[in-house]
Amino acid sequence: MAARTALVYDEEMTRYKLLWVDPACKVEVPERLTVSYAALKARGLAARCVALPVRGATDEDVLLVHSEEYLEAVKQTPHMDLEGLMKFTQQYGDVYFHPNIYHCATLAIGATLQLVDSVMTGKVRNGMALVRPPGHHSQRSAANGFCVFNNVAIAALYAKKHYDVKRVLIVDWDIHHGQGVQYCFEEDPSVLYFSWHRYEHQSFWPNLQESDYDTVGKGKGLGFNINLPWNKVGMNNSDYLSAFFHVLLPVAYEFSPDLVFVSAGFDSAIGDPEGHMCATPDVFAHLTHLLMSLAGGKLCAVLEGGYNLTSLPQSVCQTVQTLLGDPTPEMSGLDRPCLSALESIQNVRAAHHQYWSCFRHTAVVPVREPSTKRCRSEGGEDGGEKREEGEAEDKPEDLVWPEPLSRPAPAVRTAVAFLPGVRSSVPQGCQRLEETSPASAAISEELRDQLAKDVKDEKILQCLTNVLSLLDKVEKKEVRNGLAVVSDVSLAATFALRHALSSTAHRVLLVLVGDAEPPADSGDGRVFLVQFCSKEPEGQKSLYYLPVCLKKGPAGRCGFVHAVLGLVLPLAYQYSPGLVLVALAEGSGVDVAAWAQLTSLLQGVAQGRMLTLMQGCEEDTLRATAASLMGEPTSALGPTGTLIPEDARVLERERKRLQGRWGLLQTAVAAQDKN
Ligand code: X5A
Ligand code: ZN
Repeated sequence: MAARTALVYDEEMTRYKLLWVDPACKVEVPERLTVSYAALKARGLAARCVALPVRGATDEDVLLVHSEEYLEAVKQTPHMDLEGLMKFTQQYGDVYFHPNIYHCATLAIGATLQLVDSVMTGKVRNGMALVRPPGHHSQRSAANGFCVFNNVAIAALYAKKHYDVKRVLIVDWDIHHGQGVQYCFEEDPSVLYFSWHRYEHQSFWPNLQESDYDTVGKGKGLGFNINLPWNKVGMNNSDYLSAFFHVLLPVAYEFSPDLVFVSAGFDSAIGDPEGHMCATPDVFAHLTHLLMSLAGGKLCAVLEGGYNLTSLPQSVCQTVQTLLGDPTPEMSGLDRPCLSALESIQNVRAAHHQYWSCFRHTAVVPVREPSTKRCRSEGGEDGGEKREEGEAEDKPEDLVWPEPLSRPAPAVRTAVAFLPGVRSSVPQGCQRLEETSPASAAISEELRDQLAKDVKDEKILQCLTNVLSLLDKVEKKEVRNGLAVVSDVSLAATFALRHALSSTAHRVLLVLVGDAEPPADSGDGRVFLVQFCSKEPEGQKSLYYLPVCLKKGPAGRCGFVHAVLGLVLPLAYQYSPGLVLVALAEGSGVDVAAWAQLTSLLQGVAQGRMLTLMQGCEEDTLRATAASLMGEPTSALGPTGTLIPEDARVLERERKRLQGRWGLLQTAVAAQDKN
């Protein structure tokens, strides 16, 4: 199947609006959809998607979540006059009705279900539904917060009913708490609901105690509801990415969903008059990318909120462009999350520590009281402090930020080079490196000069030539990434590093999996080395070095995944390399699926520029790696199982050692910052 992304949209959903004066609802305007769709067209993104028509929802679809009484009541609204509509509206909170909203609400469900159908039947890999009205606040018998029917909740139940979907993950990155979704799945362990939301100790709408981090689900559903309240406004890219690295992703991987929904509200973006947050539109490219390695890539994004008519379309474009597989934008300037964010992250991890093994072994600092029962002043922290509401000098609408850069993709995604003389079949769609191109001949000559003394072996020379040719193609943006099979991974990594630092990249992240000898430390911070190895090196360890020594075999696989999510990714993002080198040594014993996850996830940094070096690996490892470089869905890992205590200790020790320099590793408020 060619990689395909669906876009579901119908102009009809712009044909309702607020007919009276209501300050609480005035931001929810038809232009939200028109500007988003226009931006997708203007950037040529809509044309690259499979356009799916919407459909109407059946009563049966609606009744998956809502009561008959409520459905019947909403069905009357098209026949009401203005007065009747206003009266009907008054029973609910922060929502409005219009003669055409029932029709649009059924289309919003139908659009979402069309997306589910085409993802689940394999017609497309992923997609986005641009809908109005949004859904995540609506409840069994109530409209709420601009929402009439709960599009995503209905779609999750629909997917379970009509397809072989056992576990569903719903990621709600809208800035409001989707309490409607929470209520729907509170007792349901088959649907994991994650929501972050502006909360400010319950002073922000919808002002619910049950939006706090200590609401974790009920009965069989204990642990399957994850609330991350933001207690200050002004949260930024670092805060959002930390929440993904240290809360959502570890749980999501442990859960291993068959299908992922994103309640994609963009009121969490900068400039939004509701959210008052500071994350820039390009962060949504990364949030999307980080979710695309789950569920074999089956991801359905469904629009919820988003009220700034500049950041909304930009964020929608970033999301769709990532679903299409374009290189992720550079994220520089990441830092540790602010204290308030860290406290929320620490609290939610602690609240869930008995339900998820990824949190079980982290030191559980006594959970502070849920934030609603506490009133503390949080001013005065150094660096990245957020403003309290009220002290904001600027209205969010007046903020300016740079327009996201275009994200051009090299014509060829992946080039591969095998050992000389080996006729492995080139994975579909990859470019085979021509061993005799003029460029490689020149490189070969150069190498011969440089190496004549140390390297006599023709085979090694050919490998190094391949490596440098691939790097050259990456540098010239002819290809996005490359894969080379080499006979000596240490030597190849050393040469690749040296070459890359002299041309392609100012900083290189090298991830070495296995016990091969790493290249000598450059000592100037231009290389960050991560090594998965079986024995700890002795002596002083640099702040640009992360050794990960885990149990071998199946037991260590969980540790591997959690090391990638909780350590390697945050380090990679904050280090912000210009190139990622990933090297697999012979006999490393790494699990193929886990290794493929590593190469997929790390494509989020360095705009996807990656060179993979592999020594003596099996055919299936090679195939899985090439597929991951090509952007094909990494086969789902399956539930990761339990992180063993020894491995957890190793990971936490390294986190402690490095988190002072690399603040994105922090998962808890440092002792000296507590008050
Ligand atoms: C979908 C959404 C927000 C409602 C805010 C009401 N709803 N104050 O973003
Ligand atoms: Zn919202």
